[in-house]
Amino acid sequence: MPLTRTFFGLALSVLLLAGCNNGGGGGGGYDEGNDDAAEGAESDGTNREESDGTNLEELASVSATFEAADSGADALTYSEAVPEGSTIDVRVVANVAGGTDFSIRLDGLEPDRDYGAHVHTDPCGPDPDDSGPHYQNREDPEQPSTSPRFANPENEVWLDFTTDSDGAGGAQAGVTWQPREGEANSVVVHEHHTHTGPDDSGTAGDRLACVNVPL
Ligand SMILES: [Cu+2]
Repeated sequence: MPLTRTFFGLALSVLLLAGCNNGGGGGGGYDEGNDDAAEGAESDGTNREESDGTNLEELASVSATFEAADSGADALTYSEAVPEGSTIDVRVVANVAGGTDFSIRLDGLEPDRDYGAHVHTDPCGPDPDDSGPHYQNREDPEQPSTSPRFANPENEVWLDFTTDSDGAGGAQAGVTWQPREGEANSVVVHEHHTHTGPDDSGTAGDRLACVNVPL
């Protein structure tokens, strides 16, 4: 990660703070205009100036096509529900307020279907479990972590989404912290939306696919 974690643009921080407050649980609609403005930007290792004159630090911008689990590709699928050839775009941006905004966009999945998605600790591998547990800001001493005290969308990054009739879908989530460098490495797509019960919080069924997003 060549980027230095320094920040600019106080005005933007106010905007993003507002976004973070709505963020949480995936799909929490902060200003879509920011995403549109950012699309197509290259990750060139420098702080990038947004078209509105403010600055963000881009921690990751990944566009990948899902390939077979044993392919060694950056995006791997373990299930027909995320077909080979379907695609994912992931963008992670740090803001001056010390928070982080995540967005994902997928294409080519099953139409009108719920999927779960989270940031996980380890890189993707041929085994779905290779990506490790969910990244947590405050780490639960008890693993696997299924207590809502730790497994919640403020302490983890949840990016659940529902596809449209064309099999496209996406989500945004904002958290008030930044991931510890090197300790969050993937986004995993799950079988269904994320549970929030007292004993199953953070679970979302099988791991269907995984994309490397080193932070
Ligand atoms: Cu997960």
